[in-house]
Amino acid sequence: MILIKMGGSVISDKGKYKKFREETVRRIAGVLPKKELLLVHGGGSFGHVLAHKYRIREGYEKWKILGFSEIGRDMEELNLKILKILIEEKIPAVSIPPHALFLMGDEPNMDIFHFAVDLDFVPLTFGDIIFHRSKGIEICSGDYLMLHLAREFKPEKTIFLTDVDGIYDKDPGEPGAKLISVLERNVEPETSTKVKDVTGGIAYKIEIMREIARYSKVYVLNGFHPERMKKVLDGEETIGTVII
Ligand code: IP8
Repeated sequence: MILIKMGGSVISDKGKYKKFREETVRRIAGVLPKKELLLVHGGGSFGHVLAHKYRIREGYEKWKILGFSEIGRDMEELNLKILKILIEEKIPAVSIPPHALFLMGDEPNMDIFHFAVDLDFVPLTFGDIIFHRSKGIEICSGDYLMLHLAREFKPEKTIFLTDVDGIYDKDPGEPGAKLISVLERNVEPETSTKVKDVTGGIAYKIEIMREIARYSKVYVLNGFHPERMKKVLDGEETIGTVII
């Protein structure tokens, strides 16, 4: 089993509300396996712009409800764009929207994922709006789903596609930043903790990745170079970070 997250900054331009990167997604889809695959995608500018504006992570307030619906609509729109491309590439993907699958605060129900995979489908889930047992409303990040899928399926490889070459020792935008090719799960990395996303930014992501590395070999790769992912899938060396 292979578990892949297409990060929001790869599939969309995070600076422009709802700017989809169709060609990039098509190139990624072109190198994906057609079965034994679990797919997750992030929100990018389809999710984070409005999630921030409506302060969804702070929980329910009456004035937010239309905003919550709008984010749900935008995420389904993004998901449908990706789903169409996957199917055009002959990948039998089936969309599994988290907000209709479980309540945050409960354990996500994995039965549907198992059922789909056993029938050779490729489940496609995503960071989403979600109802929360105590807060009322919340954002469910794609990374949270990655963790639960990794725990459940213990994939041979887990791949995070991002807009940079991997994990760096400091913010990759800063001069002198070095790519960390191998990160040991038990070693606290020296890296940037700048928070950009409503769901926690790179620090939270690295924490999740290190946790996933208990169950799977984790790779952080540049999604704009899908040939690198192809190499990882083929068991070859490439540019990126592996967490062991
Ligand atoms: O980009 C967040 O998912 P992520 C989804 O995986 C929304 O953190 C709706 C902001």
